[in-house]
Amino acid sequence: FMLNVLHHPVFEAGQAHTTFIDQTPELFDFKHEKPDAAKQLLTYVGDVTVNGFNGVKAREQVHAAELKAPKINLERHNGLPIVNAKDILDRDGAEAAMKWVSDQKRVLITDTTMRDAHQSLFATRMRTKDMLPIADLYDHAMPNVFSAEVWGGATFDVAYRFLGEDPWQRLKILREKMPHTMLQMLLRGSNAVGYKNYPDNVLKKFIDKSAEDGVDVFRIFDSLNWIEQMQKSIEYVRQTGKIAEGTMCYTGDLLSPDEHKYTLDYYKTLAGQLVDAGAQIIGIKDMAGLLKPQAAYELIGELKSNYDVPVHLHTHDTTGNGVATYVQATRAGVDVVDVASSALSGTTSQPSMSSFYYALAGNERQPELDIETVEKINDYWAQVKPLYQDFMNGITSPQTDIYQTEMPGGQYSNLQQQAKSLGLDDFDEVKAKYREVNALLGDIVKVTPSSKVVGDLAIFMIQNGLNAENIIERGETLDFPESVVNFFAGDLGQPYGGFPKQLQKVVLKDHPAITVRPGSLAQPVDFDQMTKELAEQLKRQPTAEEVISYVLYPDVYLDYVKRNRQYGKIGVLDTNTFYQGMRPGEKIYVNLRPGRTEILELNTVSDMDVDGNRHLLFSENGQQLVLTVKDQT
Ligand code: 3PY
Ligand code: ZN
Repeated sequence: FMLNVLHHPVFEAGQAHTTFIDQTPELFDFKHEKPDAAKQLLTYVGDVTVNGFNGVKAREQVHAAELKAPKINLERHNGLPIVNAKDILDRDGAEAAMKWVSDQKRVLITDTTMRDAHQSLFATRMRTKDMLPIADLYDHAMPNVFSAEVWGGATFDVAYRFLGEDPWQRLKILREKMPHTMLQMLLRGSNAVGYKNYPDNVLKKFIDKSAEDGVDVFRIFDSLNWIEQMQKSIEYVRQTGKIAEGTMCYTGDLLSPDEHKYTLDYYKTLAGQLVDAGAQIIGIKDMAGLLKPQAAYELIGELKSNYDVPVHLHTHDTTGNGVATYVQATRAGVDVVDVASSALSGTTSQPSMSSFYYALAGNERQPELDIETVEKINDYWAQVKPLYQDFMNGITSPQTDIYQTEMPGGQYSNLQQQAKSLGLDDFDEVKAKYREVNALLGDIVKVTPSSKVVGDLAIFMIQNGLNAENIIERGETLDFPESVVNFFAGDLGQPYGGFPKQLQKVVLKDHPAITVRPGSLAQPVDFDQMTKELAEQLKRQPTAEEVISYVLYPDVYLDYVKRNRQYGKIGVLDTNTFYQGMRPGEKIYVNLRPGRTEILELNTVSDMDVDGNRHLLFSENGQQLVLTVKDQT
């Protein structure tokens, strides 16, 4: 509870202690008070101050200055008749936009800073608040980008789970601030932005709404590269008039004479299937950074000489070879590559935009960038980066062992954490097991969610002393992790080359397996019923987006609603305060209403009382109030 404390002598003397409540009952008469926005916010701040943010260690705040948007000479581009992919898409449609892309002599770029970069560097924790000061400058500073990847992948559920944010709201705000840039999202095929298969009508509603709210390019992939799991998504995106990027995940090593599965021919065939399914651009998703420069040259060359659609390459710089790969891809005619602003590039993230720019100096395909403004935008991201230090994955140098383990950038640090929390401190052992499991599963594509299957099974095998030799015999009596059972049951689709039959039998036991597309068996979701259900929970009519979120992530969504009711507009808090709370003596400024700034100060934190509570004395615009928080540390 909270209440106003107006110059109470106990607090004026700075002695808030445990017997305070008993001695001062008059201060606790708050029946006439309605919760107001500032108090709700302080409830959040108080909770984080006392108990910390979900797994983050408390430390002194980094007193970063207010984030400053760079000064960019907007005149430079405002007056020029620049026509880019977004203008053409809006005016003449997707086909014309793709023709424009194919006609460009120079290589185009996609900026991933607001999606994959922070997903891969600091666990997807970037808040919308930190994107806003720069978003509208993108339009002006980089009018020639192909797109900005700002949505999808893990950003959807992480927004609800950890940031207390509505991802749809983020999309709509960015759309408004970036009207001249194509916005791109990552869609996990029939798994949408989740980790499991959804019925087709859910997929369709999700795609329709995403397109309506601002997504222009849908990068559609399947975690097993199974074309059947991507066809519906491609079809639904085409129906919206937006761009369907049919994507193949890159794995293995097509340069190796030992590579008999994921060969040049394999990718050529898959690309053909994607084009036949209606893909307007082919994406290559090199999620672990395995595509070596020469392999990129051969792969892109093969695709460009066989298909008319543009080719878009995505890699991670985990091995340190990202820019070299892009240079070779550019020489082979790639149309678009994914890069991130330097401050948020490198290692598990994308290669640096400016490094790539300079790497192509003297080449006629060097991207058309105003490098001075690109550097200014980078200065902004350099201010943002330290705010997320608590979530950094600790990888600071190239990891070339990835060429053997084939672990995606986004999984590396997650699995490290998962292993540590289970007492497995030797990550080299986990990586070796991961590789062994991949072979055991028949060498599968490893990306969300199939990568989780490999990671879970690796940990399970270490814990149970299993190896390739004894798993069949000893596995008979073991219950395998849920993700592994679901994989063998066909719930993620069919892996290329099929399942290893013996192991499948051991894992599934009596559990049935399917061989058809899971969506073809799934019952459609009754959206009217779900709307009714959610209306009861919310006590009002939900929006279409809210219903979709509820269908995709029922528990996560309702939990978000609950926290939102309790804490109110936590999106206005600066990121340090959001993740670290406040320390006595600290002061923050927040805008809860347009044109009005609240000054919030934490004066004192009491010792723990007999009930395990701490009393925090705040002041809000000079008015004091006390907040009681249960210490759960
Ligand atoms: C995601 O699915 O979130 C990914 O980024 C996979 O690489
Ligand atoms: Zn990626």
